[in-house]
Formats: sequence, structure tokens, C-alpha cells
Amino acid sequence: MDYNPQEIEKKWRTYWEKNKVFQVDLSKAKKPYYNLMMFPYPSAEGLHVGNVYAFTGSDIHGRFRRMQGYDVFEPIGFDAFGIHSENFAIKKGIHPKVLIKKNTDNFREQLKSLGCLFDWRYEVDTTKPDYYRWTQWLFLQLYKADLAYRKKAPVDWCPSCKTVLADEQVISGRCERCDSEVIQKQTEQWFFKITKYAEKLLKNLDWIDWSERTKLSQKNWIGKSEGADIDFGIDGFNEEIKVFTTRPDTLFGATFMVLSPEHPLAEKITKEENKVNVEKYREEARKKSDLERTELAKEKTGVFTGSYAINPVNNSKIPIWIADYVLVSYGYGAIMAVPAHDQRDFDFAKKYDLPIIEVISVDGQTRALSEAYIGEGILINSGKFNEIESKKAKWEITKFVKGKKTINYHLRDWLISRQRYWGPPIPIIYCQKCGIVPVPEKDLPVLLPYVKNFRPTGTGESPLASVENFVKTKCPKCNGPAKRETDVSDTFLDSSWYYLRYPSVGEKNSVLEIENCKLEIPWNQQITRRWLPVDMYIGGQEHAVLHLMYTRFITMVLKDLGLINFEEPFRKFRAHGLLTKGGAKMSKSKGNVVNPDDYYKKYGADTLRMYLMFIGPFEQGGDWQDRGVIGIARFLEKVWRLQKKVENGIQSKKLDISVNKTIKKVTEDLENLQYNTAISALMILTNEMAGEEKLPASRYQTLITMLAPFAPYISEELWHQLAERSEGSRRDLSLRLGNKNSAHNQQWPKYDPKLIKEEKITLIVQINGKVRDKIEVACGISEKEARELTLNREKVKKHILGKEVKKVIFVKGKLINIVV
Ligand code: ANZ
Ligand code: ZN
Repeated sequence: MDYNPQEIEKKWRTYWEKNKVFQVDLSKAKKPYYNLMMFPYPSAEGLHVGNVYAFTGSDIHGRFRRMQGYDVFEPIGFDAFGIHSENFAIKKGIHPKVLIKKNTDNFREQLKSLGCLFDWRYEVDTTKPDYYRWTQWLFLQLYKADLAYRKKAPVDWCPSCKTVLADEQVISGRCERCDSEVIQKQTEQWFFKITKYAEKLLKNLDWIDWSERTKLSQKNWIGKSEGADIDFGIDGFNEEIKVFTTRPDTLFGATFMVLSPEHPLAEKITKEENKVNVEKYREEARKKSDLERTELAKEKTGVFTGSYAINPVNNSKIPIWIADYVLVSYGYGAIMAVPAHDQRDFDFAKKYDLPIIEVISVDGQTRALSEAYIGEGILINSGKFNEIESKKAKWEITKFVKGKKTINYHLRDWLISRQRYWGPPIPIIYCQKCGIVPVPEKDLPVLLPYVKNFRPTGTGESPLASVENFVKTKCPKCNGPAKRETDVSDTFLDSSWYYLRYPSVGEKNSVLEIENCKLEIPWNQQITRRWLPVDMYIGGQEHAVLHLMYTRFITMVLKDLGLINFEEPFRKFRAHGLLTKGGAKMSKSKGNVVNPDDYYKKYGADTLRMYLMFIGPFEQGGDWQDRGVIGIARFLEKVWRLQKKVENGIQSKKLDISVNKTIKKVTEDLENLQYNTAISALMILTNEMAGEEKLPASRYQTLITMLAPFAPYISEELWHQLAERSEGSRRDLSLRLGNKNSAHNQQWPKYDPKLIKEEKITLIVQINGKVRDKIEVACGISEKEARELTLNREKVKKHILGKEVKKVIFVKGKLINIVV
């Protein structure tokens, strides 16, 4: 029989489903292992090969752990609400209620083909009312805990998606979804106080076992900086300008002040003759995004207000300017400018001809600066602080001007409202009398109504605002006329808690007593205690400061509310690499997208899985090449053909060694997600087996067992064929075959350390270039070991007695030459 992937893959898929081979009893499992992958969003008709890449890598890990004896729970679902899916619906001109369901169905079928451990009984779909009712509930928990608030603020607006975006969704000034340039808009929005958790989000990074690069992205995004708050008086006004600076040691070099265009004092302190210019400048700044304003390379612009501040360290009068490189949202929206030691200030001073005073010097000398010197050094031009080291001077100067040591974070509160259709309506009611009133929990879900024209309006309001019988409601408090909130929540809220839901799908929700109130929660506590936090989470690095940050935040909040007993959702997280084609990121516009369906059809899922894992180190990614796919298909055929050589009751010492070495290598590689090198090791072993005339059945069996996590279908088929053939002569295999009739219910093989002891070589011993001895040694012997060993040999001692060893020449793995 030839290898026919289509046939066997269908056969085993049915078999596994029917016999529930991969189902776990969550309430009884003894060694629970929660293996999670980021769920896909059905924003296209079918799966992207990038999804397949991530899922395969995660599934191999799950299968490996399963064979090591864990009860592995590997759920999957659909992140089907949100802009990404909705944008696709808009493009297709089909209502998301119709289209997204269709996409999800197709995704499900494709996922089934991939041959993962997924337990479909636990599927989660964020668009289902029995899911989003709890997303709304979550919003209410944050609201009750004073962690959700409404505020008017300048926010990022995507003109194409026609909605506001969270800080994290603006990548280099562009919309994360559609790549349009964002603009600033001043509107009232809902925010979550993630900043309250900045320190904990940062601190826990010290102990969670996550990919270093993901932790680094989070650390940078949180952006903790230590400095001082310093107040500057204003000449002729009874006001002060407060600034945050990381370099109070440079205070003597502060030669001007800069306010952000939105600073509350900007208008007040502007002198009559400067009003026209200042107003014009502020108007223009309003249109720019933060990125445009702060880009280092960009030419600085600004206007003078006509007023002066008093530098508290020496009472000198310094001009107050307005410039858009200072942001309203950071620190106090105002800075003391030190052109000699801050590049932005330097550029600004050069352009507007403002004084530059050097106050930090490496050697105490002044020099003409061609750019800002931003390092540390000793103080100069700083009165009584001269000659003090800058690090020390920081706090001395702060104290001297009665400043305050402070910590600032770059992290901004999470903007959660969206002026869109495809999401859970925010469960809030506005009453003329009572103001903001949360929807009572018993009235959830607030169902998303069908809206024929679901497209974003661009008016700053969601399409829901046009649905009168949705908007008009009664106040739950006073029963008077009221209006519903018409914005929906950010899709990242849907995915911030889904990992909690999976194990509890179909279980009874727990009811907790909190402060004498009964509170139903969307998970079962016993199951949650047993299965959470997640043991291994695998997903894309692009979510480092989006989903991964939000989920950590929500988890910390739930812990503080007493609803769960852990504060980090994922014990271990590994970011997978990026798949490219022709060196470029796959995208429809470049026409280099690989459709997994084509490869399922042509080569089968096993080949696709293995090829993707072979392409490069899983955590680094690699470049797709059709040639490589064929190589893997040939490899699997070779494994298939080895069957012909299999015989029971024979042995091969040589193969025993190679198999044991391979077990060691593959086991270690699997632990570290080094799938590509594990596959290489399997290839080498297969080649060696192909070179043998006869193959011991037990050795072949070990090869199949190791292949099982990578290529589950062919492994299962070969396993069964082997079992059938050995029916007659069971002695050899009966211990392992036939009991739990699946390759996947086998234990992960262990290697015999005795068998893979280091190989020996014959070390030639020379004295003054003449061969005097030969010694059997381990092939990896070091120079030091070889030297000691040699000098103690009788044959050697005889020749060097009474002489001084002048030199030892050692050729690794070959010889040692002693020169006397
Ligand atoms: C004076 C100074 C002198 C500064 C010097 C730096 C170097 P991080 O590290 O990111 O916290 N700054 C403060 N608020 C700002 C705002 N709203 N918009 C733009 N810049 C602002 O940066 C802190 C530094 O960024 C602060 O320290 C301030 O400039 C500037 F040699 O103050 B510094
Ligand atoms: Zn957009």
C-alpha cells in the first residue's frame, strides 16, 4: 500500500472523534496541563497559514506533554467580534451576523483537518450572547471597582475605521487594523484604569516565565521613569508651572520652558501681542498625532508666549514657549528645556536661537557642543553644586528647590469604547436624573440588535445610535426615561478573559458570597482551581502590549476583587516567529499568501505541519518555500516505506545507539520548542534505518512514537499497521501494542544513558614527536584530562624521567605530543 495522506487523515480523524481519544475529563484529571494557543479571529473566509503555523507549534507541545503523562486540555474558539471581522464584512458588503458565522464554520472545518488535540466540546465564540453577556459583566465589575471611567480627552481616531483606538492600537502613528494614519480628536470616552496596575504589571515580569522579547516590549511600553517634580514660578502671574524631569541635575542649564499646546495655562499666560500666533499654532497641533509630534528626526516648531518663568535654582528669567513636541498626556504636559543635554531641546534652541548652557561635563571642561550631551558626568556652571557627580546632584538639587522625587509611567489608561457595531454594547444607561447608571447584572446581556446599516457612521457615534428602540430605555434606578450607551467595547476586552471561560464551558457557574452579596461568576471555581493558570500559552509577539498586557491587567483586577486566586494568567508564554514568503510578510496586497487548503489537498496535513515546523526555529520563524514542502513529503514517504524492512525478533546494536541518541536529542529539543532540529534528528535516524537491510520492529516503533506529535496521522496509521503485522508473533511487541490502541496513547520514549555513553577513540601519545603509547579515551577528552592521564602512564614516565616538560601539543580527538 502506498502512502495516501488524504485517505488516512480522514480515516483517523473520524476514529479519534468517535473513540474520544483526545478528550479529557476535566473534573477528574490527575495531572492537568492547560495548553493554550491564541484563538483566531475569522476575519477572512479561511485560516491564514500563519495561524496554522502557531497552532501546529502549540499542538506539538501539547502532544509531547500528553505523551509524558499529562492530562492535556487544548481548547480552541473564535475571537469573532471586533473591528477585524467587521472590516471584512464591510469589504464584502455582507452583514457580519451572516458572514462571520459562515467564516467561523469554515475555520472550524479547517482546524479539524489540522489534526490538533482540540476538544470541541469547549469551543468559545465571543459573539455568542452567553459569552458576551459575561464580557459586559466584566465591564460592570470594573465599573463597580472604580476602574472604569468616562472622560473627555484627546484620543486617537482612525478616519477609515471611523472609531477611536486605544494607545496600543496605534502602531507608528497608524491604525493597527487598517494601517491608515490616525488623527487626534477631542471626545468623551470610556477608559479602564490600567495605569493603576503599572507597577505590578512591571514587577511581575521578574518572575513570569515568558519569552524575553515579549517581556521587554511590555517593560518598554510601561516605561517607568524616575525623576522629580519641580515647580517654576511665572513672572507677573500668581501661577506655577509644574514639570516632570528625569534630570533635575541639569536645572542650571534650563534656559527656557515649553508647554504643550493643550496645556491649561497656555492661553492665560500668552501676552496680547502673541495671541494670534499662539492660537494659530495650537489649532494646527490639534490635527497632528502624537507620533508626528514627537518623532525625533522631525523639524521642531513652536511659538513664544511673551511670558517668562523663574528658574527656582537661580531665579533667572527664562522664556516660556509652546511647542508640540511636548505632549499633554505625559508628566504635566510641560517641560524645563535643557538644550545642552536633551537633543529635542537642543534642536529647538538652535532653530529659535535660544541660549545653550552646558552644565554636565565628562572632565569638568566646557566645550562647544554640536549636539546634546545626554550622559552623566560632573556639574559645571552650576553654582555651589559644581564638581558634584551628576547622579548625586540629582537629589541634592531636587531637595534644594523643594522638588519632589516622582515616578512616571508611559502606560496610558486603556480606551475601551468603540463607535462601531460588531461588539458587545457597553452596559451603561444615561438617565437625565440619575446620570450614569450601570445595567443591573440580572438584565444582561444587553443584546446587540440587528442593524441593517452596520457600517461605521463617522459622526463619532456608533451605528447603534440610530436604532431608536435600542437607545430608548428606562432608568433602572428611577424608572424615568433614559438612553443606552451606544458604543461597543474594544475586541480586546472579549479576549482578555476567554482563557478563564474555556475549562468551564458546560459547567455550572459558581456563585460567590462577596461582602454579603451573591455574585455569579462565569466560571466554575473547582475546575478553575484545578486547571488555572494556563501552563503554556503560545502566540504572536505582535500582541505583546495589546492582548497580553490587557489580559494580565484583567487577571490582576479579578484577583483583587477576590474572584480568582492567581494574578498572572499564563505561567509560561512563548512568542512564535513570523512566517514570511520571499522574505516578505505574507499579505494579500503582495500576493504572497499561502492558503493551507491547497497543501492539505495536495500533500496532507502531516506534511504541512512538519514543513512549517522545519522552516526554522519556532520562536524565530522562517521563509516559506514550496521546494521544502516536497522535501518533507518525501521524508514521510521514506518513513512509510521503512515498513517493508521491519522484522520481529531481530536486534541491532548500532541502531540501538542511534535510536537512543535521537530520543535524547528530540526530547531536549521538544522541551525548548526547537522543532526544526528535532525534525532533522528524525530525518537522520530515518536515513540510517533506510540503509539497513532489516529493521527491528521495536526500533521502528520508537521512530513512529517520536514522529507522533509532529505528524499525528501517519504515525497512527503506521502504528496500527505494525500492530496488525505483529499479530502472529506478539512476543516482541505485545507489551506496548494493542493495549491502548493509538500511537498517541504511548508513553514518550526514554533513552538508556548507558547506550549513549560517549564513544571512545585511540589517543596517540608522542614524546618529542615519537609515538610511545596509545590510550583508549572518551572522544571528548579535554587537554587537561589528556595531559594528566598521559603523564601518569608508565611508558611515558620512563621517557620523561628527570626531564622538564617544555610544551604539550594537543590535537583534539587524535594525539598528544609531549616536548621535553
Ligand atoms: C529636563 C531634561 C534635561 C530632561 C535633560 C531630559 C534630559 P522619560 O524618560 O520618557 O520619562 N518630558 C517630560 N514631560 C514631557 C512631555 N509631556 N512631553 C515631552 N517630553 C516630556 O522622559 C522624561 C523627560 O522627558 C523629562 O526630563 C523631560 O525632559 C521630558 F538633560 O527634563 B527632561
Ligand atoms: Zn482603522
